[in-house]
Amino acid sequence: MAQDERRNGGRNDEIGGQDSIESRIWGLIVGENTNEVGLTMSANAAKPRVFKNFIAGKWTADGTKGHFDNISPADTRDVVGQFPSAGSEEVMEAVAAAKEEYARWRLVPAPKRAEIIRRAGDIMSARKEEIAQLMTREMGKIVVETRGDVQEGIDTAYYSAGEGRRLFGDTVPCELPNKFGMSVRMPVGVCGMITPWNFPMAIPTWKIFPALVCGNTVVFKPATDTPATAVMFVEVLLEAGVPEKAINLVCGGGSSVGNALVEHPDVPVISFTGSSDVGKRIASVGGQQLKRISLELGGKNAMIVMDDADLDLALEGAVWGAFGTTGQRCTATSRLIVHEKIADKFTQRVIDRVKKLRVGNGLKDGIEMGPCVSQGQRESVKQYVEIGKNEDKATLALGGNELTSGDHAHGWFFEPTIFTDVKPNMRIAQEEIFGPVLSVIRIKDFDEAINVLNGTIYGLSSSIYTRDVNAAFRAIRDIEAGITYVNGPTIGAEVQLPFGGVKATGNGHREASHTVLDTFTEWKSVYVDYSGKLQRAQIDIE
Ligand code: UN1
Repeated sequence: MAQDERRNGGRNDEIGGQDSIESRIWGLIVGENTNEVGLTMSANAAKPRVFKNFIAGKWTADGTKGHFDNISPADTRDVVGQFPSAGSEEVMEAVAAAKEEYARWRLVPAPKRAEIIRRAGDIMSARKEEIAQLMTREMGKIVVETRGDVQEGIDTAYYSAGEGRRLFGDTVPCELPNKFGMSVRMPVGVCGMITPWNFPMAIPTWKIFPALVCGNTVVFKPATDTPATAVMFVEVLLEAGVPEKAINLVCGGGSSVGNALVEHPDVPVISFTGSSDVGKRIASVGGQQLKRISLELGGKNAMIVMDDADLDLALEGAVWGAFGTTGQRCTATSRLIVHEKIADKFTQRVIDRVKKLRVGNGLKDGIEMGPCVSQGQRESVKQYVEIGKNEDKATLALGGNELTSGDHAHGWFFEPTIFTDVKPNMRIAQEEIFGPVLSVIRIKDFDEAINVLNGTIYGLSSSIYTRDVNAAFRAIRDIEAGITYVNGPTIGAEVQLPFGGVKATGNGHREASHTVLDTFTEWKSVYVDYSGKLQRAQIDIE
């Protein structure tokens, strides 16, 4: 099984980790140079910093599969660091350690476990800027957004910590006298977390914080494009007091580390965020062992703009939803479904606004959109643009090219791109592109808008702009998606509500909110009979 933990294409070879002191020093360097670090370091590019994995309580620079360089997508001369690449041997070691620690950690009272997670949130707050700068450097999104990514992790820490004093079960009356009934949540064991590069802090925290609060232990395999942020996260956890063997960081490729985790009999839970194709393979391999597999997969999210909408608001929403994070969110607004009465004028306003977006190195002030995460990702975007250009009657209204000169000469930049006259069944309107490409589709009324929105295999996020409250509620009822926004773009989920989707976006699990607890706990029903005699349920009922 060849796994790619990312959503589409791109570099996916090896990963690594780093020593805490080293990182702290490096953190200071990053802090001092703020907006320049990526560029400055690129010029030197002398000897890349060595990062490490964290396995069975030890930082280790060796990888049984060798090493690889993590390179900034905004400036390929900037080597973020060298990372060891692990294989199945390291996974075996990590799982054994996590299993051993599980026997202890599951017995620590949940409020105590939660205190540690709360402290992790405090430490992340203190290191927010340092982490954000590093994240921008290693995966490209602008620093305003990487701050948001860290903030989402902090929010998740505090939300999960609160669960340590809840983890609600039920108490219910029993049908027999002197008998007590209740349900309690039990931890499951070692959880394998396979995470993507587009939210290198937020998504690992969605999985790891609640898993730990529930009493599980973790083997964490981050995306090969964002191992440095993962190292920082593990440092935070250790500093907060998570036991050393409860968190293992095993960086490496999907086909080695990911496969070994999914196949390991001592890992009963796999939580994966990435492409639908990989998700299906994980579900089928893990399913053979009846594992719990939580999948958060692709999307082809749409925003509907009705003719009665506040068009100024819809304009801002469309631009942010489509081109924020360079369109590399699973929630990105990839289709703009516009009422024909306002379509020409509104679409032109979107094009005029997007034309002005400043594309560049996300560490620099004033930049609004960063590069694609990797050469492979940019290549995939380019191919979709070619597909769009060849599709019958779609019009390339803006962009469509790689940016390769001046400030863009050394990164994987791509122009913000808009196709108009797109028909709902075209490939660019059906397949997840995961890049800065927006397809505009015209519709004649509300019903057609909903049909078009629902007409893909995916069902993650969705949005409608309208001033008609009836239309808004009908949309909430009829849209097939895990998330629906009214008068907001398709991106911007908050951690206290469930995150996930229907149809090919997942397999029914949800992250965030209290709903994530269903992934990381098993229900146990408990009956206490204090009658002092045998009472037979359903029989001794007189
Ligand atoms: C993702 O794109 O994989 O709702 C996660 C949002 C973010 C999370 C996105 N809070 O856009």
